[in-house]
Amino acid sequence: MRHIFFISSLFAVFFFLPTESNAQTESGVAEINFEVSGVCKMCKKRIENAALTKGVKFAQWDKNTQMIKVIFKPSKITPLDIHNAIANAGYDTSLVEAPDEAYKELPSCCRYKDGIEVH
Ligand SMILES: [Cu+2]
Repeated sequence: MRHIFFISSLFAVFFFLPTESNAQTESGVAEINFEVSGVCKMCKKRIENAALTKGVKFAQWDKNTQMIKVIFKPSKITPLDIHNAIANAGYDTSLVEAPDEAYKELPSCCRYKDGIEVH
């Protein structure tokens, strides 16, 4: 009985990990959450499409929290590759800044570095 309580408290810890964490979800698959700057629905599409590269199973970005959730296969792709893919689409991540050329490709309503607010 005592060890059942111990195991269930381990699960509780697992479920309440902070958002910026690397949690192993199912075998061979991992989840990461990190910040990506963007302002609108079009940004969301571009950010998620950029994140959905080979080895990525799921990507969902929230414009209000500026956070993306990515589920990927660590055997196929690294978190840094995912950050780079998003940055190359013109969006700063918590690890990688978007190259100027990529940022300039964004429509003017999506230029989040120019003081445009989320809409
Ligand atoms: Cu946009």
